[in-house]
Amino acid sequence: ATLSLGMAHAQSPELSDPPAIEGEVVADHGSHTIRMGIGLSETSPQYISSRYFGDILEQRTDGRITVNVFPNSQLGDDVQMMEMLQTGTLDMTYPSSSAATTYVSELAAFDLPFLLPSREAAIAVMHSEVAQGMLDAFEDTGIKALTFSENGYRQLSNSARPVTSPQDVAGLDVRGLTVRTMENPVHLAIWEALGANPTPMAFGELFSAMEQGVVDGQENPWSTILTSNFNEVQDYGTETRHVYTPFIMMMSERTWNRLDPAYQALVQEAARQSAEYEIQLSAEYDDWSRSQLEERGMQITRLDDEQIAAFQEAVQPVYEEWSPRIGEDLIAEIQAIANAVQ
Ligand code: KDG
Repeated sequence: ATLSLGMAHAQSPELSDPPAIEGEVVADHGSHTIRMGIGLSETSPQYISSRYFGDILEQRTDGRITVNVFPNSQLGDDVQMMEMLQTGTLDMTYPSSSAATTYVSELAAFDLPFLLPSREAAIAVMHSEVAQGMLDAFEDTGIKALTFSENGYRQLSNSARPVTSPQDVAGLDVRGLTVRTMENPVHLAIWEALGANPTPMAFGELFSAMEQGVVDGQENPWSTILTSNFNEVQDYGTETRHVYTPFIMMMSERTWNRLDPAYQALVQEAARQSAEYEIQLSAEYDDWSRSQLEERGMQITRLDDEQIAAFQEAVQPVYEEWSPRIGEDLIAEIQAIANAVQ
């Protein structure tokens, strides 16, 4: 159903209804209120699907488990909220995998530019044993990683000029673009290779940084650019698809250990179900968000194969520097899974 909030523009595309919640009510093992913090807004697929996660838990425990989702970095940014999970001061968060490489370094494979050629390939990787191994590797960090879902293909936006080539990023007779990146060394390397001035910054500070001209641009999926209203401070978009990043839904191990095993199993199941829904919503949002941004005045450049190849070539040094550190075998394994989908 289309959610119309009576605004000048539609708030969301035609969205699939959440799948019906099925399964028995789990026996009474006490009551829990779970607080989850996220960076994105109430209109994002991440928020909508997190509410669905809460609905599943609530229905299947007869209201004994409730989930409160706090959007817009109200409780902190990705890095801070993961630390809060470790100390047990927050129950759940849902960061980009890129923010979590300090816990599980293998996750940086996802940050390699142009690694995953299609959504289908990305989804196959997220569902693979390799990906499950990355979630399992959170053991001993104080964080229970529950599931991957889709953040999506990241696109460049900026307030300075249309970008069709790495030269436009670097600037010939003008300075290179100052681009906000996530706090992740591979992303820094990507934007350095493209000739930008990369500036790592928390997502929650990004809108005002762009508004005040502290940074010229940023990179995020179209859905995030739209649902965070970045178009209000960014005139230009380029469909670079330079990297596909997943989200990871995670819980404090302290919270996890307080749950009865029957509740733990339910939480894990609900996480997977809500991730499937999130991936579906994210796909529904993607193209729609791009056209909405255009309708709202953003000038969006689509790149042809040759133009994309120029970006791919410019970021080759990132592979030379990072492949050995991330692991050649791991990268080859991911590429094999991706290629099998093509
Ligand atoms: O809720 C997720 C956000 O906090 C963040 O991960 C979004 O991709 C993101 C970014 O650019 O920080």
